Amino acid sequence: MKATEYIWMDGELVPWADAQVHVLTHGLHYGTGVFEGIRAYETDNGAAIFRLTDHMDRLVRSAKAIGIPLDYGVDELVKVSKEVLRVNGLISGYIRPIVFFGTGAMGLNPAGAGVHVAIAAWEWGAYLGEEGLKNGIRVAVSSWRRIGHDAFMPNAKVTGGYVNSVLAKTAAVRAGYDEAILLNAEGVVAEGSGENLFVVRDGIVLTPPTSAGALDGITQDSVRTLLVDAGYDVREATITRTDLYYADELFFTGTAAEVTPVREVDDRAVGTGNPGPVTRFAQKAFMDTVTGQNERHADWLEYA
Ligand code: PPE
Repeated sequence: MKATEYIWMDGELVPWADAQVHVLTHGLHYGTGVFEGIRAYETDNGAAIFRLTDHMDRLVRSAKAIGIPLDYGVDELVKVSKEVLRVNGLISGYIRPIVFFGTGAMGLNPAGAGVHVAIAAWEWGAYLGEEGLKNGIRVAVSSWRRIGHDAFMPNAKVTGGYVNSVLAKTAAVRAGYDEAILLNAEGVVAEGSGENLFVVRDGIVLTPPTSAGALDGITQDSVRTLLVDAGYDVREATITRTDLYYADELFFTGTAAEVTPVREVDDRAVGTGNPGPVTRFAQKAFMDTVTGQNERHADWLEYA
């Protein structure tokens, strides 16, 4: 990754290399942190951060879910994120806020461990490769199941929970695929390792609900809205592994992944093997919106 100049940490901008933590940080030992991923795009009116307030709302919700007291409110976090982009001279990029328990307490009870908040930003290109964005990626259903509501919170962006995603992602890459799809404990589709999933069949667009183990993705919500605006029938639904094989089109959505077509699942071509019309429409509508070319959702853009 390409370093930028400053990272905001606990109330001040510090040089990138100085944004360090102690090895006895609670969040490092037990995964007691929450984070976000946000993208900023270049527009005619400067850098626009996509749904920044919605991302910070989710950060605050995630912190609440695992009981991290947060001294900063959404408005302050929004303000700081814009500042981090500006001081680093970024006109587009990826913003990573993180909140975690620090030092002062060992053992599972974090009482006494301070809370740290940091916001970094850097340039980040196509998450699943330029080629993948253009022609689609190859995915495999993982042997790892998505963490469930019975033992964890798939719908909170908790650092510790991402070990589940890392296991699925690395196994998929080792086996020669680009990305993994995770089923939940009931054997139905939850999402990708770091993306939500959409399935198109017979003109109907389906996506798994949070109850299936998906994150309530902000890109998922945006793409769903853009498709509905255009008259598509979009539904939250239970999706089985067979539904993946019978799909006319499959695509992932995520802040990092944007709208990435899936051209193969478990070595079976998806539809024709090329990104289909709904996928292409979703990709274009999303990119137009984030770059300020969709008046209808101008309120999703927050200028740095
Ligand atoms: N599911 C998961 C598990 C997930 O991590 C993400 C975002 C999504 C769905 C899509 O959510 P949204 O960004 O609100 O549309 N994954 C972030 C982290 C990626 C990473 O490798 O780190 C991201 O896309 O920023």
